Amino acid sequence: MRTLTLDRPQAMNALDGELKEVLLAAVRGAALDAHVRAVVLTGAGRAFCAGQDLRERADDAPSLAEELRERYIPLILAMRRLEKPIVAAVNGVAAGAGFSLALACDLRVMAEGATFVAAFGRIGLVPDSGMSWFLPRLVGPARAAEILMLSDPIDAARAERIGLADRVVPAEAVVAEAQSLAARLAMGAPRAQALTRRALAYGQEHDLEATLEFEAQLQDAAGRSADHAEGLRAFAEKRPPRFTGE
Ligand code: T3D
Repeated sequence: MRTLTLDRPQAMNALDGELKEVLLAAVRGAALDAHVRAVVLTGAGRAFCAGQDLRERADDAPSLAEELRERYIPLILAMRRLEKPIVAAVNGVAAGAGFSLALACDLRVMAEGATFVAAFGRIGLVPDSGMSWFLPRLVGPARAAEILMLSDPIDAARAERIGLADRVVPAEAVVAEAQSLAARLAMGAPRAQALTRRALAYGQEHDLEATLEFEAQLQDAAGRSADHAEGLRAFAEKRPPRFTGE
């Protein structure tokens, strides 16, 4: 398991060009490292991530569309295409694209005092970095509209109630809790975990019939893996399985 920490605490881990590059490289690094079976994403200091660094905009900055295409879209796609589970340890406020980053993870462990803030509308922008795809799928279209159009902070208790947080724990325990969840995920059969992620993504975009067929194809692949054979042996021998990813 690998923990990635957004590390600009002096700016509430706001995403400047360098941090976006470092994060993308770290996600790609985790993808390539066979020893990494799960990832935790968290922030240093009191924030998870305040979104785009609003002080970075220079007069010669590219258009916002270019910035999204060049930096944010590759980052969100790399996270979603990573064939390993990602757990967000939301240690503090997650605003704007920082909120999107948390939603791009599979699971969110949230500190009691942390908040989600859509933020985009407050500065006259629209949701980006996948927010308008992730949010309605998690909380439903009406709640998503309210969250995005009002930008009221969502505290941890409400986040848990509406399905944005999977666990809420005291601030001092948030990273450890996310790491222990990631460690449990890392013990699963890596190929099956990757295919499960793929199946969930596919199911969000296709009808039942297509999804049933896609599941059959994935199950065919999983059924031929050494890990499936190991799972059957472990079941018969009444012991925990030892999955290798083969
Ligand atoms: O390229 C593009 O622009 C397109 C992509 C857009 C994606 C986006 O993410 S757009 C949304 C950008 N983010 C925001 O609009 C959030 C702005 N920040 C806030 O709303 C609040 O700061 C927070 C809700 C995050 C936290 O509030 P609070 O009261 O806990 O802290 P604060 O006092 O507002 O902020 C503390 C410091 O962090 C402060 O600096 P100072 O005065 O102590 O020197 C503040 O300016 C700084 N800070 C907070 N957010 C950002 C930031 N600095 C730069 N960029 C930020 N996003």
